[in-house]
Amino acid sequence: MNNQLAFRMKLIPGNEKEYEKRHREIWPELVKLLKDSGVVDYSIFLDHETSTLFAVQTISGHIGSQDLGQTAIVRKWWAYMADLMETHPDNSPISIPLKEVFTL
Ligand code: RM4
Repeated sequence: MNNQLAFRMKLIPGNEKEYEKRHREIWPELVKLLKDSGVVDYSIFLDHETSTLFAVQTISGHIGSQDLGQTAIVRKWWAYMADLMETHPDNSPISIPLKEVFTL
């Protein structure tokens, strides 16, 4: 049974183009880890006005992308992305879960 989850993150203003570029060039091993961990599909949207990133993902189990911080590849990715976005001291993106209020 697939579930959907969503969360928001914050981009440091002015980094939109670099954020998109790095995600166009996402590391294949990170994609593999996400898929192997049950992240069936995953999109991130940007609200340019507030530099807020909205992530939506379908997961086949109970593990979402933000639960993979104990893996080396996610820690490496988070360190790589830390200069572009608001993060905790350990480089993990500040991720605020969003409540589903409607679904078709
Ligand atoms: C985001 C953030 C998320 C990661 C995606 C691929 O900028 O780092 O944690 O799952 O990239």
